[in-house]
Amino acid sequence: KLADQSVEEETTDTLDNGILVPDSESVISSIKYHAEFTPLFSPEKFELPKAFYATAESVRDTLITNWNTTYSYHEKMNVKQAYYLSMEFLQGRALLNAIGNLELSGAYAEALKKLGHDLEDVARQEQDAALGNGGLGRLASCFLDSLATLNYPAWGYGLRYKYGLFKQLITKDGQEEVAESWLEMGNPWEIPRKDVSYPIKFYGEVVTGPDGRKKWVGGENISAVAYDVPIPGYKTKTTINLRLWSTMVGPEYFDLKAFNSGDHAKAYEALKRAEKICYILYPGDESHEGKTLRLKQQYTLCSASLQDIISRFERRSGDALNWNEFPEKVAVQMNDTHPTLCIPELLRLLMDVKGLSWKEAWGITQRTVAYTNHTVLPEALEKWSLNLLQELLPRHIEIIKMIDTELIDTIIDEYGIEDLELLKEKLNQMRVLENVELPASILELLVQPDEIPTVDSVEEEEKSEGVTEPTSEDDELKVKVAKDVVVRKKVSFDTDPKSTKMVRMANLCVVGGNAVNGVAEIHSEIVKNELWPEKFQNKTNGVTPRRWISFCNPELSKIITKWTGTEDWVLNTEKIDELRKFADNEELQSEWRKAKRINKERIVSFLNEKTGYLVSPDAMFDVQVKRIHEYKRQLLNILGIVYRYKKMKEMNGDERKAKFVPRVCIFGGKAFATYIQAKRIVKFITDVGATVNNDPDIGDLLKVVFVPDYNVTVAEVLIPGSDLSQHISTAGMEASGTSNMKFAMNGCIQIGTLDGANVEIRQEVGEQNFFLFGAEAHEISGLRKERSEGKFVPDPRFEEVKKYVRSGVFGPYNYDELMGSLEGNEGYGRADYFLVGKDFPAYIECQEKVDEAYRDQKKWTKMSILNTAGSYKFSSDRTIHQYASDIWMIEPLVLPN
Ligand code: GPQ
Repeated sequence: KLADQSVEEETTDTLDNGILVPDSESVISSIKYHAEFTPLFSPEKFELPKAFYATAESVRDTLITNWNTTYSYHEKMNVKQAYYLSMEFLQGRALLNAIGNLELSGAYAEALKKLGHDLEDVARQEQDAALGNGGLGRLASCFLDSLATLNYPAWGYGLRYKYGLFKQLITKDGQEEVAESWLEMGNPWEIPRKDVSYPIKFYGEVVTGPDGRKKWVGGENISAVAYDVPIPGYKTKTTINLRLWSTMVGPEYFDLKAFNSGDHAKAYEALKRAEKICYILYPGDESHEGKTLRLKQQYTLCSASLQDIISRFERRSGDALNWNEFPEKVAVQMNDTHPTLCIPELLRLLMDVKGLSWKEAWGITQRTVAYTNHTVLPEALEKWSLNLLQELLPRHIEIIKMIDTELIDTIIDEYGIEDLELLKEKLNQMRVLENVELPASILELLVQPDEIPTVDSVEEEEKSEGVTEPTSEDDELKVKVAKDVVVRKKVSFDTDPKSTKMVRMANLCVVGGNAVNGVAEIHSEIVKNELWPEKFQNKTNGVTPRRWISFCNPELSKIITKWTGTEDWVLNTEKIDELRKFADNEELQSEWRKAKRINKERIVSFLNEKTGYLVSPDAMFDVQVKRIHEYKRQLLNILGIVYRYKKMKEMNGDERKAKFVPRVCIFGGKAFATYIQAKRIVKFITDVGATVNNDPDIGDLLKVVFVPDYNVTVAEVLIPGSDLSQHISTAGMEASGTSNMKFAMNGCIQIGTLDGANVEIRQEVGEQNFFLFGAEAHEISGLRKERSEGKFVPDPRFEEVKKYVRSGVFGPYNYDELMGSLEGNEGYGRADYFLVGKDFPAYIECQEKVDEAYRDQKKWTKMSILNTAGSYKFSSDRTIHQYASDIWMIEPLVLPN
């Protein structure tokens, strides 16, 4: 008999907010229905992978119902909506999050039990959706959760990469990358919308139509097709949308003739070229091909999303269509500079397709888009070569030049032409185009009337140069040429014909957007720009307390609920602050330690399964998990460990035990595939682990474990069970950090520098509950200068540790280059640019304080409680409210019951 697919009919419970909650019986029939009709598996068995897909599909039914209701209500109310455009969304697993937000965890756990399965085991079948690299992508995902939870009319737009972030294997050579084909089994969370697709063009040329409008014609034409991922809010029916674009061409592009004549590769060429755009997240972009592909990806995201947004605006406006109202209905947030092409693309669509004037279109664009900056690392600030853009997007480059000209005008207005040196400096800093001569119209402006040549002065000059034959008959032209020479001499803008002309995306965002924000207070201060002080804002990052406390740490959640007296803290995180009152309470302390212990035991079995190492839960768990990058200074951490190990080896067993607290040092994180130095660091860490972990002198006093393939799911295991976490970037370099927030929420104490959000975390949790060390941001440039002048005197302990590494204790790998990079030897690059040597002594001394504090478990537990209590500010709900009211100007819209 066909299982009953109607969930709602058997509903037995209704929550306050009008949400219908199915009981376990109706959940069972829904799961059975999907198990029977899922096309993925053979019918006879109900084993784990199938149980997962059937369960997910059953949850999806509810999500679709809520998605549809939300969508039609937004459509009907026609309120202003925010669109978060991001090349990355790091969603992680969805099942437990969805049923948690829908308050269906109980019903699903019970139903699966009756069907012979455990919900946790079923959930573990799911692959992470890893359409992101790290913090930036995960932030986008936390924002979606908050937007839905807070009932904001908002969508995310991204790309549906076929292969997300690579899977990291750790071999004897270090990191190895393998493609992760997460869509292989089908993705139960997506709804393909074959009826929502938009044309995307590359290359081609710009012509002027009979109506005077510019037209972009010819070129390579593909389609972007929508795949929708429903994003449920917590305890609300609001289910917003993450629309991901996939690229393709129609069947007419399959070259049947070529195929039949045996040229199979040619037959597929156009198909592959289109599909390739969405193959992988962040293609290596050192080659021209790689760059072109990345740019195609960015343009696809911008163009498809804007066409979609515009068509929604037109539909919702109906007969009352008024383009000036576009910014009253639409806010577009660009997540870093990756979607900067939104600016010229919106202009193009408004001018060339909708027929608006430049002035109207520019005004609308500037009122619509806003930009978030996530880094000040110069190498991460995106620039595209003008030639590449010119070739791929010829119309956009025309528009970008118009923007640049307009910007130059603004800069001249602001700084005047009296002080040409100052003007030059400002133009060089702020212009969108780099290494591009000023437009002639502007150059003329820079010449004083008495400097303008006349026919006479030109002829005089010609004579003095011995020119007898007049160069031109045309006086006017002669003067023009001469004037140009004068101006160019005067304002020589040092364009270097050998270096490439570039388009600076951040500068484009700053001119084109109505707001620019950094992601933590210290970072936003660094980002500020004097031309438009009113545009610059701070929006300190946040993380969703649903995924990052409630669902990943049920043990701690129970305690928070008990001691704050309510479950409200999941939505109103400031309630967590109540814990502060009880920080010394012995009963709370003992419950707190028990919860941590359970979470640590989870880590123990997890590490054992993933690495074969068996560590003791009695040790302090000291964790650094994040992308591997020199500025994040995993190298400082591991050198600190090496130093500790060396000291241990110099002592006898009793001394060792008396001096050191047992530690398990856990690392995790991926290195970008072509980032050689980062890969060396991975290799180094695993080598140290192999030596230390097998040293019988050391035993449980020190273990060093590199967890392979760090991702959202791994973070959900590691964060709740950590005692200490490390956020030790060179000050001024980490824009914010977000795992620091997650660790604090989970009662983990931090060792860190005054960088990014660390500064605010320390403020909130209290200075005495944070292990601070290291140089501060304002000192860094001076310290680098000192280094480069050879004035830096390294601490002997730093010299000692490098020497020890070089002595070969950790195996045959040649560490010369790694250690050399800390010394600035010729050929090893940047003379300890990240100041590992400078901060090393302060770091190891601070680590001694950590040991001391950990010995006093009562004190440590109090610090831990105060970290959780003080972390409430770092909920992404707070961040999203701030974006909504300061940048997007949108209001929550609660669905009627
Ligand atoms: N971040 Cl520019 C990324 O994860 N990827 C990027 O390409 C850039 C920044 C991070 C940044 O390093 C962290 O400090 C932030 O916390 C995070 O973005 C979110 O703002």
